[in-house]
This record gives sequence, C-alpha cells and structure tokens, in this order.
Amino acid sequence: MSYDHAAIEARWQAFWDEHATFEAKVDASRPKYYVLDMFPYPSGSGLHVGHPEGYTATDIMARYKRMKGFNVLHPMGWDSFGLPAERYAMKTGTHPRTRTDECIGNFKRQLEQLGFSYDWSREIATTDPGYFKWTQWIFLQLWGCFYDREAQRARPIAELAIPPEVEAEGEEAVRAYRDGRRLAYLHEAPVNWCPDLRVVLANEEVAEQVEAGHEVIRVPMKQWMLRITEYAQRLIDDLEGLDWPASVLEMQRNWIGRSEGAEVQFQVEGIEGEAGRLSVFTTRPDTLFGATYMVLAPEYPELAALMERCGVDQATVSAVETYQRDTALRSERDRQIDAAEGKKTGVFTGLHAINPVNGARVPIWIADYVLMGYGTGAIMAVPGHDSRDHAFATTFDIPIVQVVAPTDGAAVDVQAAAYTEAGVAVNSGLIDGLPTAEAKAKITAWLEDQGKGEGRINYKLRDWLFSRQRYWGEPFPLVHGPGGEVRPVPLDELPVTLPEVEDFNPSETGEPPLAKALSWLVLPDGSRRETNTMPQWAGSCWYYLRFCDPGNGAAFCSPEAERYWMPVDLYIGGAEHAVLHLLYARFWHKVLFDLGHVHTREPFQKLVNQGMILGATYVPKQPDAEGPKRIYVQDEVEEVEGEFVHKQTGEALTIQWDKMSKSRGNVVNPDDVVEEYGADTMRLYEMFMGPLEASAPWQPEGVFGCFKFLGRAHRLFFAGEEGEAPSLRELGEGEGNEAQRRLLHRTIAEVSERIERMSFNTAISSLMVFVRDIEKQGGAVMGREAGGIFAKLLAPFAPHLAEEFWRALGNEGSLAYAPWPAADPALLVDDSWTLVLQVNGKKRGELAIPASLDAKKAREAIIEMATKSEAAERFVGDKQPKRVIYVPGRLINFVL
Ligand code: ANZ
Repeated sequence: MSYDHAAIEARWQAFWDEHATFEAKVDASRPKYYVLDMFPYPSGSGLHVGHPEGYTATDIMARYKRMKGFNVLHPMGWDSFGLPAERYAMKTGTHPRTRTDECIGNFKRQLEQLGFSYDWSREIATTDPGYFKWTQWIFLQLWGCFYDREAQRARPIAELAIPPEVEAEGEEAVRAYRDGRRLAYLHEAPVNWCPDLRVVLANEEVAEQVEAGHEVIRVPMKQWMLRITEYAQRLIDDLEGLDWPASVLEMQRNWIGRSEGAEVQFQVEGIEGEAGRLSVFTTRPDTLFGATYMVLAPEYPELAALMERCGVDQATVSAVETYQRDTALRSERDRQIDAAEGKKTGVFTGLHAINPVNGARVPIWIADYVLMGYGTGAIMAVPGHDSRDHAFATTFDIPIVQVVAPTDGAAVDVQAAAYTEAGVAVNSGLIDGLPTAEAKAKITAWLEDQGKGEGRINYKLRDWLFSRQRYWGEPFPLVHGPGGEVRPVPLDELPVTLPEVEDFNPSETGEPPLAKALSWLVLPDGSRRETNTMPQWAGSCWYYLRFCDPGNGAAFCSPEAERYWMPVDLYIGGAEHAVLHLLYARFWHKVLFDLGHVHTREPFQKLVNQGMILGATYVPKQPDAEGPKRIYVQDEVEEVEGEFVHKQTGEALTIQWDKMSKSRGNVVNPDDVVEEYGADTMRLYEMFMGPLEASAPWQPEGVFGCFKFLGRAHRLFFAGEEGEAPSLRELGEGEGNEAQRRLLHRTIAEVSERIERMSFNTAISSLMVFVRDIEKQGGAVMGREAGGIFAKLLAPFAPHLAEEFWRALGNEGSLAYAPWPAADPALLVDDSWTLVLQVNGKKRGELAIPASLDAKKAREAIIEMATKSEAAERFVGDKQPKRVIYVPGRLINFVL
C-alpha cells in the first residue's frame, strides 16, 4: 500500500512547528479549555508506551475542543528535580543538570514524534531558575502567613495579633511567637533517616525504600514543615463538586482521615490539677466505663516528670527507659504493622489514673502501638471493644469488661474477642441502655458539663515534612542569622540558585551536600543559608499555574492569565498520584487562594486516571519444582500453532501480563512502534485497547490492526501501489448517495458523543465501521464532502493522516481549527431495525424490518416477513417448523 506514514508525519510535524499551530493566547472573546497531563519526570530510560496513553487522551480532547471553537491550553513540561539524576551524579560525577538536560532532550524528541498538539512555547522545567524562583516565592508566601482558625483562612503573618504578655517580653519573644504559627515552620522531630541513601524520607516515602531493601531509622533532626493540617477540613469539604473518580475522592478522604470523637481527661493518681491531667482522644466515648487501663506513647513528653513526682521505683524507671530506647529506633510504619498483626509489647509505668466517669483506678502503661503523632499520644484502653487493646490486655493479663451489647440481645464473650460493633451501652451507669450514637452524645455532653472532656475532631493527616538533605532540589530562600533568627531572601535576590559543587554526597551525619559549599553557604555578615532543599513534590505543586504564563519574570503568573485559564478543565494522569501530589497541590492552591493570588478554590475540575498498559513475559507451562522461577521475554519466544514455545528448546510456555517495567523485560519502546507503523497508528492503538481507565495488555497484533485500518482509510482517498506516489482518487459528489449520507451522519453523531464521554475506543470503532461500510458500498468511492468530514472526525485520533486528507481535498493550512461537523438529525432517524433470524437456535441471517413496523404491535406482519425471507427459504425450505419463537425487536427462531 502507498500509505507512507513516515513522510506524512514528518511533513505535518514540521508544518505545525513552523506555523506555531498550537500556540495559545488569552482571548476573552472565546471560551477556554485547559487540558493538562501530569508532567513526567524525565528519566534516563525514556518514554515507554504507558506515557503516551494519557497524553494521547488529552491530545484528542485538545484537538476536538479546538475544532469545537474553544481556545485550548495544552502545555507540557518536566518535573525534573529528583533522586535518580542525583544518584547518577554520585556515581558518575556528572552534574545532575547535565544529566537532566539530556533526559529532557530525549523525552521531548519522543513526544514530538508522536504529534501531540502541545504549545511548546510554554515548555517549563521545574529545574529552571526562572521556574524555581517562583517555587521559592511561593514558599515565602507560606512562611509569611499563619492560619486564622476563626476566619478559616491563611493571613499574612503581619496581621497576627501578638498577646500583650508576649509583646512585653521583647522582640525575640515576638519573633518566636510568630515563627511558631507560620505555615512553614522549623521543627525538631524524629525523622526517617535512610543511612544507605543518606536522606530523610517523608513518612509516605518510607514504604517504597524499605521494600527496595534500605534500612530506615528514626533520628531527631531540625526540619522545615508545612502546616497542611490546618487545611484538613477544607481539603475534605472541597472535594465536593469535583468531577473526579470516586476511588480518588475516597483515597483523599481516607488519607486525611477525619475521626469524630471526644477528648477525655484522666487524672494521674497522686498529682492534683493541671500537672496531673492526661488527655486521651477516643472515637468511642460511650465505652468509657470499660476503660481498664491507659496507654501513653513511649515518647510521651511529660512521662518522666510524672514518674518522678509520683516516686516510681528505679527498676520501673529503667524498664521504661529501655523500652523507650528500643522503640525510638523503629519507624512509625513498623509500629503500625506490628500493631495490626496483634504483636503487643509494653511496660507498666508504675502510675495509675482515675477514670473520670466512675472513679476507677486504672494502671498506666507505655506501648508502641500508641503513636505520639496522633490524637494526644495517650489513650484510654477498652479491651472489651477494641481489638488492639484486647490483644494487649490478654498478653498482660489486664481485666476485660463488657460495656456494649449487640442491639438484638445476642450474647457475646468479650473475654474471647473484642466486640467492636455498635450496639447498646451496658454496665455504663448514666448511659445504660442507650444505642451507641446516643450514648456517645450523652456521655460527651456529661463530660463537657463536668469539665472533664469535650467533643473533638481528629485528622490522620500530619504536617508535611518539607526538607530533604539533597543537592538536586530547590534551595530554600532563607538565611539563618547569627542569633538563630530566620530571614527571607528578598524577592529581587531570587532565585537562590544551587552552588557548583564537586561532590554530591551528603556527609555521613546527614549534613546536606550544600553544607560543603562554603562560599555559597556563609554570607558576608556571617549568616548562613539554609542547606536543605525542597522535596520533589514542590515543583509539581504549582506547575499548572506557571503554564498559564510561563515567561512572566515579574510574577508567578499574571492575574489576567490566571483568571482566564484557571481552573484546569481536564487533568489526566496515573492513579499513583491519587493521594500525595493531588493533596499537596490542592493545599498550595488553597493557600494562594487565601492570599488572593488565585481565584478558584480548587485547581483541577475534572480528573481522569488512565489505566495501566501491561507487558508480556512467558513462564514454563510446567513450573519447576525448585530453583528460581524462569521468565522469558518476547524475543526468546515464538508462536507455533497457537502455542507459545521457547525458540531454542521448544518448551511450552504460558504468557503472563504485568505492569511494564525495565527489570521485568516486558517494556515496549514507543520509538520502535513509531518507526515501524507511525505515530498515528501508535496513538490509535493506545486508544483502541479499551476504555481509557482500564488496564490492558499490549498486543502487537492489535497495533497491526490499527495500522491496517489507517491504510484502508488512506485508500479511500488515494490510489497507488506500494512504493508508488499516491494519487488522489476521483471522489464522488457531495456527501454521497442516500445510504452514504446516513452512514456519514451517524458516524458524526457517534464520534462526537463518544469523544464527549471520553469513550475513545468506541469512537474509533465508529470510524472503523464507516470505512468498512463505505468500502462495501461500491468501489470505495466516497463523496468529496464526506471525505472532508471524515478527515475532521479522524483528526483528534490520527492527526497527521487527517491533515494529509484535508490538504489533498484542496484545503489550505491545517485542519486543527476547522469547525467540527454537526450531524443532521433528519438523517439519524433509522428507517429500519434488525431482526436476527435463527433456525434451530443457529443464526442464519438478518432482516431489516421497516421502522414503521412496531416490534410488538406488528407481530404477525413481522413473522410473515421472516417466513418469506430469503434466509428462511434457504434454511427452512418446505419443512414445517414445529415452533416459531419470536422475541420482539430481537430475533425469530424456527424450530424444526
Ligand atoms: C477507646 C476506644 C474504644 C477506641 C473502642 C476505639 C474503640 P481512629 O478511628 O483511627 O481515629 N487511638 C487514639 N489515639 C491513638 C494514638 N495516638 N495511637 C494509637 N491509637 C490511638 O481511631 C481512634 C481510636 O484509636 C481511639 O478511640 C483510640 O482508641 C485509638 F471500643 O478509644 B479508642
């Protein structure tokens, strides 16, 4: 065939480039559409076929919306700070910037050859000083404000009211007071230190590194934190109204983890007043009468003082201290896993507390299943109704008391297992007999009345640990003065760029690599720059704003551009970002909103997660009894009579589908596909694999099928054999004959409606049906007008070939902005419906029944038509059917 994809694609990519076809400008006279991909980390291994899946989907929407008259913003850039480039630098001495630039170059080349309609004039990289200048500026906004809980928003720190007694203490006290309330604050806390990587990990990063075999321990360190917890409720509330997948909304809510309950005060026996008060957070205040002991987190700050005041004996003190040292070495995550698995360890502190509801004397323990970072770091333990407490009480022989009974009166044995469901309160004094919800409300009211507690809402969300001991990140725009005071770097001195260093390794103690760049580090007045850098999340927290106005040197984005383009109308990316990236970006956005820098509460209106593309590997049909599992890759395997066998040994193999990964050897490189079949085929196949959100296996036959389809489409327009220059066919008149027109308008209607629903695989099916049916209708001669409309419908999916068709029909320029066709409703009314004809249950033919014959009312007429049909004549003939079964509107079956 004469479909020369390489020549066509090169031609149109050059055309788009030369004419800046996809450059977008603010234009208040037209509606805007902002469609965004989650920008990639430009890794050394280049693009794999998973990347273009989402990118093709956004590109279809971008191209479609342009043709629908929208002013489309469709940008691309690079999330280019990151650990791989830094590790590469440690290993090879190559500057991370050099490596990053190489990788960006390669990614860009790969994306460009796929013909995505990005406005490349807006390309940004988070590693560009012109970009991170504004990342630093946003950090200073966070540093420069506090959260006003009453007003429910961030406000400039200058507006923070300073209590007179603080004021009276002088400047230093005022400074400390402010610093303690900023949204960005310094905090000495135990952090997850990974000695192998010499880096501090955020809690949510620990799992990945532990799985990769690295040790992670807890050590105290001074770190920058961001007060995201102040936004917990708004981050939940504003999910309402977003057009996001239900699963992502759910994951966001779970991560924030709102719990409603009460804070209850217990009094340590022997210590009167405030000093002896222990607050616990509980979601089940209705179980207070069943609290038979208390547990404090091992790091509970006042514990040592309490033990001293109560004169706890030395042996107990030593046991407590040993236990504290042991737990300090373990990560929160390990502790949670152990807790979930029912492993219970702990030590009695020698202290007792008084239960506020019944005056009972309960022992106080420390145990690592209680975490310092949640609630108050102290709990009342109710072994009868909490499984963790039950396991603990059983281990240490602590009494278990039932205080909740099933509503239906069934018997439960809380000695054997905790009863954790709701029910009615028993053995519980003033709340006896009340259902759980009412019992909670009543006891909480009672506690409030007595001044012994109050209703309370808690969130799992923690403040965000925002510093890293790395080189390849944004420097903090802050300076530490000689007296320990923190000063922002003035705006006109931003960006603070990275110093040139020889050695990218942190020191053994965790001092970041920047600490070694002395000439950068120490300022003339003796102040020192902050040596941590920001985490990789920072750059991706606001890139969607920079895309609105990427070249602006005077602001992160002009108000005009922000007002026009925001919010992002459609955001597509991987489900792996369902929690953190989206949460962090939403948080920054809300801070910017509070400070008046952006006009929407939320950044991303509609979100779609594309599915995963799975790659093939092969394993022996007869697995080996022992030894490592043998896995073969595509190249080692051939298909013989429908079976997979090993090329050399002929051993029978079965195929297995996994997430593509380099280590598994099941990765498909888009370059190879583009080389062989072209970008249009690649794009089309990725969208034809199945619904966008579903995972699907990469199948080479499918790629070939899409290539053949485009070849057939090409033949509708062009004649010519392989190797010959194609010549435009003699096309028919207008939109063709009546049948062709009906087909065309049905295709317009279907493709439009399916693109709107983002059901791209079914939209492609419509295009395929069109080509097939046009071919069937007499020698593949299509009407000229019909050809133009088909080119438009194809354009979002296979844009290069569509442009080629459009040009061949004599049009000037690009069809990127040609108006999207509208279907004529009169041609959509189908004038017949299809009846399947079966003989003995086997399909023997189809009948077109005129729409004027109603499937139910015209029963007799329809059966008669079927009986006299050609198919019935052939397969039933003279035989008298035993029965005729008619399923209205669907089928007729002659049983012989
Ligand atoms: C008594 C009780 C009785 C509880 C009962 C539960 C069931 P969520 O829902 O996750 O917020 N808790 C409180 N602070 C804790 C901490 N720092 N470390 C470990 N556990 C802590 O869980 C709240 C419940 O978890 C609280 O309610 C408390 O146990 C425990 F039948 O109090 B509960």
